[in-house]
Order: sequence, then structure tokens, then C-alpha cells
Amino acid sequence: MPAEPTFSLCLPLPCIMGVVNVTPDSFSDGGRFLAAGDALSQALTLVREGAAIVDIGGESTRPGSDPVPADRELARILPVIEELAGSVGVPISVDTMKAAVARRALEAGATIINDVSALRYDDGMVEVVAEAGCPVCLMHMKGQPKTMQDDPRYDDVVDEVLGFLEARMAFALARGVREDQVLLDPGIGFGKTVAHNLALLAGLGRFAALGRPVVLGASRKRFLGAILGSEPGERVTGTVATTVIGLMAGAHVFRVHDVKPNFEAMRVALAVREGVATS
Ligand code: HH2
Repeated sequence: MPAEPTFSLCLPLPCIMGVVNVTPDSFSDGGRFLAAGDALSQALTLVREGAAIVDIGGESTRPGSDPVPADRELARILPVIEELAGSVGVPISVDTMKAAVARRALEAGATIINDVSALRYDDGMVEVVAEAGCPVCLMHMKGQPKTMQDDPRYDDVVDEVLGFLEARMAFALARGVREDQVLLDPGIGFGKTVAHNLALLAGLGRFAALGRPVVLGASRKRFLGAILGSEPGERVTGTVATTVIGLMAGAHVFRVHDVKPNFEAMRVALAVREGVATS
């Protein structure tokens, strides 16, 4: 039995989550969408290309990055969320670790919280999510962005990340988050070597067995550069490969910067997996 029918997230699954970083320093699109108008038109383009969710971020969490104060993060993302909420027609998720940012973003029209710290960075975050009753993505990260790539080690990376996500989901549910609103993400590139990322991609099927939708965020990431010898903007084909691998392994949400090629690849892989061509 496919797991999809038990999900009540009001999302078409599988689906594409299009990324818009309203930051000066994100690893692949930093500075491109810092002006609200540019972020807005990029978000609308991503939806036209097939994104079913738009993920708006105002703080880079790339390796080595420093935290951004909540007021600066809000100043970056709020004008974009307010404008988008009235016009975009798909759910807006906000990529933040801060409760104050999440609360204001939800008031402004965002409906999904994407927390790369899995509710650990800010003690107030779980309450914001529980009160809102909104979908929340819990992602695995080992350490903090500043130092997470300093020699990360695991006995068995798949076992450890699975155990972490189960524990964070249990924590969230105990604090009033609705189980049917939880998404889980192995956190590609967050405190992982190239070998760890490859093991997680090869073991993705085990994450789907957790019974919640699995989010995969491999887009343009450094491990693809290690394989292909290419810069972030040249990793589109590599990213598409991860979308196909992820879809066949049962992942549900593909967080990508380049929506059109990933959406098309997802649909072809889905048609093969299900044996049905949908237009
Ligand atoms: N990756 C990034 C940021 N947010 N959220 C989820 N759920 N999963 C991910 O893999 C993930 C994420 C990092 O990518 P990006 O936003 O493009 O870069 P930056 O953190 O430099 O803004």
C-alpha cells in the first residue's frame, strides 16, 4: 500500500517545493532575490513551472553561516509573504528556526513551517506550530550551520538520522503538534560528508517507512559538486537525478531551486512507478 492516502496535509503528493532565498548569502542563489520584487516574481515563476509549495527563506543555513537577527529575517521575508499570500494560489512555507519569525510569517499568510533545527533552536517554536495546527517540516542537522561540516561522524548515518527524526516527531507530538501535519527530512548536507549524503540517498526508502511524508533537499548541494566537479548553478542535472532516485524510493516533497526540470522528471518517474501517465 502506498503511504499517501493516510496523509491529510492538503498537499498534492508527491510534489515540488520551489525555493526562494531572500538573502544576500545563500550558497546558490544568494543576492539574486534580496529585493522583494525579485523574490516575488521568482516565486510566481516557480509556481508557473509546477511548484506546489513555495519555500521562502530569510536566513542562510549554508555551512559556515552565522545566524541572522529575527528582525532582519522578518524584514526580508514579510513583504514577500504578504504579497504572495494574496496572489500565488499555493501554500507558502517559511524556512526559519525562530518562533517570532514563524509567528509573524503565519500571520502574514504563510501556512507551513520548515524548521531545519527540528524545533531545537528556539524553545518557543513548538508552541507556535502546535497553536497554529500547521504543517511542519522537521529536518535532521548535526551541529550548527557554523561548524556542522567540521568532520561530522556517525556510526551508521541512516540509523542515526532515522532515530533522530523519530525522537523529534515524538517530542513535537507530546507538545501538541498534530501527527498528520508532520513532514520529515534527512537534511542532506547538514553535518554530513559526501559519503553520508550518498548513504542517505541510497537509504531513503527507510525514511518513507516512518509513515510521514519525506522531504528531500538535495538541490544544487555540494556533494553533487564533488561528484560532477561543477559549481552550484551547474548542478541542475545532478539535482534532477536525486529527484528521480528520491521519487522511486518513496520520497514525497522535493525542495529545489530549478522547478521545471525537477517537476518534469518527477512526473516521468511517478508515471513509471505507478504505471499510469497523468497529464
Ligand atoms: N536545505 C537548505 C535550506 N533549507 N530545508 C529543508 N527542509 N531541507 C533542506 O535540505 C534544506 C532546507 C539549504 O539550501 P538553500 O536554502 O538553498 O541555501 P541557504 O541555506 O544557503 O539559504
